[in-house]
Amino acid sequence: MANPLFDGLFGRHSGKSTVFLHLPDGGTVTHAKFLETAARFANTLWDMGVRTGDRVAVQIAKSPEALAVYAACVQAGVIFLPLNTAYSAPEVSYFVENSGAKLLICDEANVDTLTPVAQAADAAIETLNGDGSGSFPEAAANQTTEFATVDRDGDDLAAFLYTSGTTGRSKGAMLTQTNLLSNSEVLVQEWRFTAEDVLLHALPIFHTHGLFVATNVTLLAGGSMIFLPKFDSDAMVERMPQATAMMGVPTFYTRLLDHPGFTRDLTRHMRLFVSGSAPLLAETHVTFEDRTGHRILERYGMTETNMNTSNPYDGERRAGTVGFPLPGVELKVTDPKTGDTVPDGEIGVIEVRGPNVFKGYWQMPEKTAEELRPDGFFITGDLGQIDADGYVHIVGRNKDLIISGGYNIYPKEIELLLDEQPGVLESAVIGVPHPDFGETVVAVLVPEKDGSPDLEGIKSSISGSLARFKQPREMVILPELPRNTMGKVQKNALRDQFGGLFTA
Ligand code: MCA
Ligand code: AMP
Repeated sequence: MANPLFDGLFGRHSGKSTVFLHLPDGGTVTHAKFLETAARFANTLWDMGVRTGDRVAVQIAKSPEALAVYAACVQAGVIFLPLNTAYSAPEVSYFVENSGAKLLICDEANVDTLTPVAQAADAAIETLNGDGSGSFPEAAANQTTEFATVDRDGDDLAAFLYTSGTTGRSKGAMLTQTNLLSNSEVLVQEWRFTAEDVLLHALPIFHTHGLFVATNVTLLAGGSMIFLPKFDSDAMVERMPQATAMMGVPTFYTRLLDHPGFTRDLTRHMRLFVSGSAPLLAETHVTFEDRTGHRILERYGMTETNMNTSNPYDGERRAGTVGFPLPGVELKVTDPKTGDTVPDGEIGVIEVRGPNVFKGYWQMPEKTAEELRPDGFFITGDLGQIDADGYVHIVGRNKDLIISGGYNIYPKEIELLLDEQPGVLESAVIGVPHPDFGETVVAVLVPEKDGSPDLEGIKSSISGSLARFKQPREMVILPELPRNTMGKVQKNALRDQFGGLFTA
């Protein structure tokens, strides 16, 4: 027995004095040092009574120590549950309770708010701050730097990532060791990552892109990362000369193109730019190539599946497409009503199958059955088509979803809150084009008879329950919502009406 994910990503770097992380202050962390911290943390988890198969939820700033908590969990066979740092206390409360987490690790600044949350869920609470201080590392200080890696099978769970749903309730996607490891192995090959690579890493590490793609791929290749706490175009331009590759959401690329220091010279030595998590406009692709001479490599993935397709490293990287299915990933386009495969070139729902596809939603067998077919195909809800050359195009979504700056926002979750507000009869939340975030949130409110909703009051009321990035950037009032003959709200009509709010 062994622990394939730990051995693949971390274990083989044990004792190596090679640099793993380059920090903003010019400091570095070696693979060996990182693994010592991880082992200390694994011992600490064990001392705190956390055992293999338990869940540890973390809502912490990006730091080497935060990454070491991930490594510690993998080493101890504990299920890692990272949470967006923007989530409000009620949002965190749902995840901790739903997952049955044994421990919540948060920033000291939030400990007063989150202590009752942890208590209510019968979870312990510890702190870890962005500078590496906090009660958790303090407890780890006297631990040994050895931890006997817990045996795991490829099918054992490694992580939960919550993804919202069209019903408004978030679902915990259960990811196995094999899901994560197989996908990183394929990506290292496809994108030619080696120990010489230095990845400019500015993504958050609580989502698939920053953690299971960027970090896992670098670890598996034995490379290093310039580990920035968040995206900042000045810092990106400053650190790019030391990097060989970068991964980002489309907003990273549009913001870089707006930076006067982002020039052909600055990027001449770069080997690879990867984009994903949201559609990259063909216009951005072309402007980027004109400016730098590099073609961005666009790929397509999901929380439930990690990466599914990628444009080729060597062949033509085609703007407006997400490339070909990755080796080992089967992809088909089906009729949403019948589930039958549609002829090539026709639009349908993208379905995928492979070792990358998750195990199901935590304690939600009905939701799992709705999206994961008995034959193993996962229904992504993305609308796509395959062109004559085999490139996959994503042309829309068969799910009510907004992607803002790479974050997914499910309108239903916001509508449920808005509908409860005084003076509101009903609401519809839509995504409209936004020059920086790609899409942004607009709420359409219908007043109750003789009611007049207090928009400022509503904004402040929802701000306590919803992460900032989900809060509507604009609220508009209409006497009624457009509906079809079946009574279904016509969101397309609303998008037509309000689509120019941020771009006109
Ligand atoms: C921050 N704000 C946002 C967003 N981020 N609002 C909407 N959408 C966002 N994504 C809010 C802030 O709270 C702030 O509110 C205001 O917008 C402006 O903040 P700003 O400083 O401009 O934002 P930022 O801190 O620079 O962040 C923007 C960002 C960041 C760099 C684009 O959101 C980011 O790193 N996104 C990456 C997300 C990601 O990793 N997605 C991958 C998911 P106020 O002004 O009121 O204070 S994984 C995935 O999707 C799949 C698997 C895949 O294929 O990869
Ligand atoms: P999430 O569930 O947060 O992981 O988001 C996954 C969704 O992001 C997918 O279902 C797609 O709708 C979208 N997505 C990811 N990569 C791309 C891409 N390259 N182009 C268009 N949409 C993408």
